[in-house]
Amino acid sequence: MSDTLPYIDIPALLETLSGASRVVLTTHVNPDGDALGSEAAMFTFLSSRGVDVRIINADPVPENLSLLDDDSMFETWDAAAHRDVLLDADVILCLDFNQSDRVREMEESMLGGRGQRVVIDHHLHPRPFADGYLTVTEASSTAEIVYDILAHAGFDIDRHTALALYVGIVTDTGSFRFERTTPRLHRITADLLETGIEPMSIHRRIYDDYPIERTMLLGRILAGIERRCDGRASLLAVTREMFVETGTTVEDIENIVNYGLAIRGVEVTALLTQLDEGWKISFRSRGEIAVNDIAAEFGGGGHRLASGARVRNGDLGELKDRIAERFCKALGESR
Ligand SMILES: [Mn+2]
Repeated sequence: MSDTLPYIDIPALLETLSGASRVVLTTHVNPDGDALGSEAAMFTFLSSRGVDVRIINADPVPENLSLLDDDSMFETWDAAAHRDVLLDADVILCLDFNQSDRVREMEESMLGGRGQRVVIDHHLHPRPFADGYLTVTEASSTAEIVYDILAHAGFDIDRHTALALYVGIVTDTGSFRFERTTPRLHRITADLLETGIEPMSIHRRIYDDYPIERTMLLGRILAGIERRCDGRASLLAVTREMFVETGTTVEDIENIVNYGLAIRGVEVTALLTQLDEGWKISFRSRGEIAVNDIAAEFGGGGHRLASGARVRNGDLGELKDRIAERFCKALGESR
């Protein structure tokens, strides 16, 4: 790491936690399987040590991840009920994000608390807002880091915790096919499976149990796919109108960006999603093009092969052209 943030290791994190009696766990908006699975596992671990632990998130648990919420452990931000909890926490653990604005309306209370803020995350380029950063950019997922924390602490991983970590790993690796799917990760997964969790039923609940509306939305998005840069790039877009007409929400676009890469010859893709405040852009690369660099030019960031950005309202066609232009340039340089 070339910057000067206060990076910490697992023993230092456990040391910090050992002195804490009230801990809050939080994660980014639109939480995914890794965000929620990491929280659920840390929740169980800290609870077992007698810590008063709460999970408070800006957004609720999406329906396809409700299998993580059997104990109703997740609370959705309500300023009146939660501000004091954040302000009084000894430690706030920031899981799976590294910029304070990723918790949106919770940001002020998270930053104003008297306790320590500690980031546990695997994304690149953390911003300064926390007192400690357990950042492992080589990790497949935050859940993989949480596994290491629990293993280091000698925690006996039960079936419930294993399920949470497994969901985090499966969702962040695209079911073991993305970069950072290592032999070590499969060994960790084997350890989780030893507890008796069932991959088939978990996968079915996360990926094969969508309401029909999502499939209708998928059809609309795929019908509008565009190939650019001599077929080496593709663009997908979903407008507010498409959400309204199919009765879907932004929650329903999870993973759809990957369809843009599942085309022969395509090396890089982007999915543009229209939100109230502008466009959310998700970038994916097959390997050669570093899309975190491209995302950075649009004010975002992320991983080399998966990144994102948000831009203020603008014309869709114009935005597509800007992205395609950038893609073609990168592809020209990679030849
Ligand atoms: Mn993650």
